[in-house]
Amino acid sequence: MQKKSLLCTISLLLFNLTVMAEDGSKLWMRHKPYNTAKVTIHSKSATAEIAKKELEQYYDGKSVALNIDKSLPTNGSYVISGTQNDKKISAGSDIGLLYGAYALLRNDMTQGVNQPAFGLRILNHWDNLDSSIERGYAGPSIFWNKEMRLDTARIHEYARANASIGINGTVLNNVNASPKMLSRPYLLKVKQIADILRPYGIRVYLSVNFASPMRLGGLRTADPLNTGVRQWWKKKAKEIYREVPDFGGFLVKANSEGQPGPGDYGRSHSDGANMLADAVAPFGGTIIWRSFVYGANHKGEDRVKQAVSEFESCDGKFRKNVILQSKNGPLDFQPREPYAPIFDRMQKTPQIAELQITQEYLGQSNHLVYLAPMWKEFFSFVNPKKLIGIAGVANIGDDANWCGHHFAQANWYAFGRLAWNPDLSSRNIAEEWLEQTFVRDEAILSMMLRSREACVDYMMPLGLHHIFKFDHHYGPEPDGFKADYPLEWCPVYYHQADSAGVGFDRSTKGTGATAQYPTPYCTIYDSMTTCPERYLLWFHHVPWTYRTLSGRTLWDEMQYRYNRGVKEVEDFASIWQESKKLIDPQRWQEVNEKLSIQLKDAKEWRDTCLDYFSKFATK
Ligand code: GCW
Repeated sequence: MQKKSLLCTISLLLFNLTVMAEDGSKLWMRHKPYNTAKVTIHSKSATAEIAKKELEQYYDGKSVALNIDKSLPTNGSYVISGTQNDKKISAGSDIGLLYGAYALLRNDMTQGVNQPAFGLRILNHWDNLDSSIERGYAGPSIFWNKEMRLDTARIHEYARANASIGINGTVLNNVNASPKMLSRPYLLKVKQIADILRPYGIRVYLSVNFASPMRLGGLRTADPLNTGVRQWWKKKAKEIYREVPDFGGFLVKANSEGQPGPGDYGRSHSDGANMLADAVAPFGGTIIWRSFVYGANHKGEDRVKQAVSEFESCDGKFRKNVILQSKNGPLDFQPREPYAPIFDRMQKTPQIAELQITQEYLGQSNHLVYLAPMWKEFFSFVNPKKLIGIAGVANIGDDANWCGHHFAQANWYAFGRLAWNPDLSSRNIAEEWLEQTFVRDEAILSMMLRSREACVDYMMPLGLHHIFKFDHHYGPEPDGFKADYPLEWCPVYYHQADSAGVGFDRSTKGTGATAQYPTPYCTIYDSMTTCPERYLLWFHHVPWTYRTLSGRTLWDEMQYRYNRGVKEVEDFASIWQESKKLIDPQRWQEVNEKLSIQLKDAKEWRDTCLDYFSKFATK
């Protein structure tokens, strides 16, 4: 009897612990169930049903009326009105009602019509079919594994989280695409996923391998002007649309980093893109073609110039349903880059900006770096009105907490919020996110807001870039050089340190990359004295004794900034210590462990880089 009651107590204790365990799996969808609201709705769609269910369960009020209002746009816009106990959500479409429901649940009381700035708000998953994820740091893929098993409950949660922030598209596989993606068994999986995502307003896209007609279809060529090849893609498109009628289209990485493409047959990017565009056009599909190319046709040219060099001649030659997708900076997702000039140079081609949510070059899932300030910086140069969409390389994996670091969830969240409204401030988004996940606290908020600049300080002060270790891009390797590697992968190529100075001369006296920018930037960036210090070593080879704005020499300023970065992380660690009482033990502990890794890494960056550069600077 006694034994039995002890057992009972233990299991009760265990049960409580499990219930209380905070593993981050709920993301920002941690609403308390109220079950008080009576929700009325006159639409019977699956989407409207979800909106109704969410509000019935989680809205803290008496009644909500969901109304279709034909005078409102059908792009997801909505209006919230009424009082706490008697709310009304109006929208031009069912998805607008769902977005309105989620806004209400996060207590977003923006007045008037709330509408998305970009039509396309897409996640790009670099997920491979074997379940690994290129640059993924949060466990295996939630979509793909060798057993072809799909955790449908998790996909529902994924859909729900994305819909709550307005994401309306997702590319399910890596841009380094396996031809197998388009084979029958995988297309049936795509259908299964698309069926789950559809009611949440999310369309599915696939990355395709340009050589699929050969590698999957057994043809002898993938030449985009070959009739057999064109037929193959048309048939394939038809097959896909039979399974997924609202399929979004294809994302293509062609003639880049070893991927096949039209260039293999002497054809242009527009020849390649247009051939695919013709295949999906009858079904309303889109081709998203990436401009991330280097080394193929412009070998030897400064890598940051190559996208413009290669694509400018295609402007105006693409079909209407082709979109060009370019990374925010001209190199490769460094913690800070000037914006990519291709956004100004293509006048006739619709464009999407590709942002990287996964922190390939920003400490991966070990460093707390809140990315909204970086993306806002991009929008301060590239007018959102010039873009038709935003793509984010996802940081999502099968880890319990989805993103590997609890605070990395904030980057997924911020991406969605900025894709909806790039005018929101980094602060407001962080506040919103903290309120829904941890606690609204000024110190934690300030840690988030300072974290990106801290990362820049300890990894790449003053525009010094690509000092990362080969292949995995985690940690510093300033002496990195491999004779059998393309020069554009070697850190020594980027910092160009010698006894005269440090930095990459991209002025008109150097590679001339500054000339790709419109006025006033071409002039401002071209001169060492007018170039903003944040980009100084990006655009210039600067003498060690050069006086920076602080009055310090370049070498002293570099030391100052590396140290400042480390000090910031020390401060984050102490803020977190002081926040212990505000946070549940599991998440507190997990973040705490990550912060100590971040501190160790920040010191390693500082010490390795200063040690290396001192050899030149003190000569
Ligand atoms: O950032 C680089 C990455 C590659 C990636 C490539 C790209 C998917 O290191 O892993 O490949 O860019 O964007 O295509």
